[in-house]
Amino acid sequence: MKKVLWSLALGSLLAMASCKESPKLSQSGLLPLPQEISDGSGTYELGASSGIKLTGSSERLTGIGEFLAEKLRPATGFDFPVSFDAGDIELELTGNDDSESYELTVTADGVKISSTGEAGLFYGVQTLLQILPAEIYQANLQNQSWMIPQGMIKDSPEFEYRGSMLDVARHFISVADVKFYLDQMAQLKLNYLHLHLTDDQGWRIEIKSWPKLTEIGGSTQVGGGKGGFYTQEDYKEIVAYAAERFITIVPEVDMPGHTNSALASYAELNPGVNLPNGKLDSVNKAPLDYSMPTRNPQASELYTGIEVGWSTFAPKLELTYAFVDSVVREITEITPGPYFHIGGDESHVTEKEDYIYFVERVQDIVSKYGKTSIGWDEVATAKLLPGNVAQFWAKEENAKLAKDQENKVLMSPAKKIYLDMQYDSTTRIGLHWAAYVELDSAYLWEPTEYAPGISKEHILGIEAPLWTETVVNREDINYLAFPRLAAAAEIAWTSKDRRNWEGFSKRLPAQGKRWDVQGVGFYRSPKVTW
Ligand code: TNX
Repeated sequence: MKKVLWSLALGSLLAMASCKESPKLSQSGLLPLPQEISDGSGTYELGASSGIKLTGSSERLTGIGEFLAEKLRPATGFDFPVSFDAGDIELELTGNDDSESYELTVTADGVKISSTGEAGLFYGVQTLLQILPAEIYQANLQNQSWMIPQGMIKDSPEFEYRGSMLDVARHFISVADVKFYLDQMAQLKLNYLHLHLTDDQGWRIEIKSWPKLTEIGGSTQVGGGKGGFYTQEDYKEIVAYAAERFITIVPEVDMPGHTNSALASYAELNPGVNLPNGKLDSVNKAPLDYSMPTRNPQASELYTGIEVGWSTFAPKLELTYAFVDSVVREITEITPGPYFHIGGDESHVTEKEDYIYFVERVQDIVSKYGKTSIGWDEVATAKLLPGNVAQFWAKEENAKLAKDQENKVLMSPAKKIYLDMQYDSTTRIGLHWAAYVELDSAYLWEPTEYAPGISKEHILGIEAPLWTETVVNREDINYLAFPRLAAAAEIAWTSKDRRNWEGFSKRLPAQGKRWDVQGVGFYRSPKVTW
């Protein structure tokens, strides 16, 4: 009798304990925070008989189902068949638009994600993975149960452009490392990856009609390492991998400044007044008469330092535009997304009027190939074509120039969102010319109030750039990008009234666990109780 009583007591104690620990949807550490979460009571458990049921029809529906199944199989060891017949996880497509909104419901009978668009369905899938135990991200079998809290989530993004940038020019980043980064971006519901493909130190994309760009211009990097480049096949592989994750690649060829790698590859692109170290001769620079018959251009030397603002294409030279045309043509041919980034920053040795002439001609070339130009904020000093975008990084007056021309602004204020800024003075890598950017600082800013006169309707979205002067490998990328990329993602996705530091910092430890499981060595900011 005593024994029975004891086991009853123990049983109810255990029940209480497990009840207390029964996870709540609102406490799953969702990042970015959804627009609406309502908790239910109880959980739903995935099991060996779980499957994915597709409802609706579209080209990519099966692909999204398979994507989810592939994420669920390794850690659970369950089969997760994907079919149009049955399954306790239903992916329901109710339309065929490009909506990124979704609804996710978990009941005692299973899970249902529904959206009018494929992208929305995909983001619902990402949310489902986040409300499962973090071990779901393990690549091998985990011996545990797979409980999901009951309740409902309604979600949609604040900004249509939610991006990050990798500078693959200062240090080359391998295809595998770019893919790893894309996986992390997708989990945070980011949808644009901007690749900074060229700079003084390296040319990283094969251009078949100008092969020396990569043969010579791709052969080194900051610090003098061996560099590298993407063949067009590699680039297509990145584009396709990104597209499977609803991420659009934005290629950048930075010009007319930041062009030494091209100038080192082809002598004829040089104005003919340069010094052997690649710097412009300040005596000869003044009249810049590139058409002079005596023009005798020399290829500049490869450059492995980190100074900026000293190189330039020759804007008065017709060959420059034939060159740009080929480059834009070859890259846009393998870029399905709508944007081509023309750089345009820090052209300190280009005459102002030449700079404007250059930007306007290059915009026309990009437009001829059916793409919309994005440029760093300086491009707004030129006349922008309708629909083109200025990426604000430093100068508020440039953002205003863009707005006054009715062009949209992409927000990347260096003081807040540059992932290469050190967290503090002890951070082992990174720069600090803009600021030290601790995690709270990276989170606590409001894009619609940051630059005077630039409000919601002028903003295309948010982008977090990672410049790589001090970044050599995946470990370095992870250390600088995380957790700050999560802050950027939340600012881009979650509406202003839902965002606060308190909530963000409390949700981060759950995300930290997900990163740990995936081998993302993130920075354990002292501002968070991990
Ligand atoms: C400024 S931001 C640059 C880059 C550097 C970066 C380092 C911008 C458009 N230009 O060339 O890599 O600072 O933080």
